[in-house]
Amino acid sequence: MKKAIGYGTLSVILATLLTAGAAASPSSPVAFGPAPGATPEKVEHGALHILLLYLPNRVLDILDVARLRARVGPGMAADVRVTKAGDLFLGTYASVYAGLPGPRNRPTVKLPVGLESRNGAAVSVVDASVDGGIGPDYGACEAGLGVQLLIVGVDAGVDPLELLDAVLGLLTIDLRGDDL
Ligand SMILES: [Ca+2]
Repeated sequence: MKKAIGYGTLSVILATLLTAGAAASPSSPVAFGPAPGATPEKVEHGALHILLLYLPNRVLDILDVARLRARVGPGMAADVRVTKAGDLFLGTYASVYAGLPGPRNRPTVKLPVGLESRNGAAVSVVDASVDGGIGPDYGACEAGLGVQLLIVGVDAGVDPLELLDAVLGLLTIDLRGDDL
């Protein structure tokens, strides 16, 4: 679904993400709620819900840690990032991907196949790229590399915040607010 977000709003969102990233510490878990765009209300789950979904949530949390998408589709693009603040992107591509999809950033399930598109340029928090609602959807603290070369591409990354979420998830602490 395409979201109409102006540059002003985008700047506020990115600034919020940066603030959350800078405040990364176990003592401030409230800084890491669901990503902007996620359902805002906090859902309190009962014990039965937590028990029944404990295993699926732990698996999903682990899968969130890494991204490894193979892409097929026309384009030329390159991206390198170390958190949102350290993002450099230039190019255009529209593709079908398969592989590890990367952080979910919200309580949902990301399929191992899907559509991915990104066009334009981004330098740190100044993101002038558009993705038509099917962008790579990086995690706020994700680090990685992506490239699209004519008809094939690859995108790999790892998010240390998701690793922390996966570990704390064993204690049913949902740092990222992405548990089902
Ligand atoms: Ca989680």
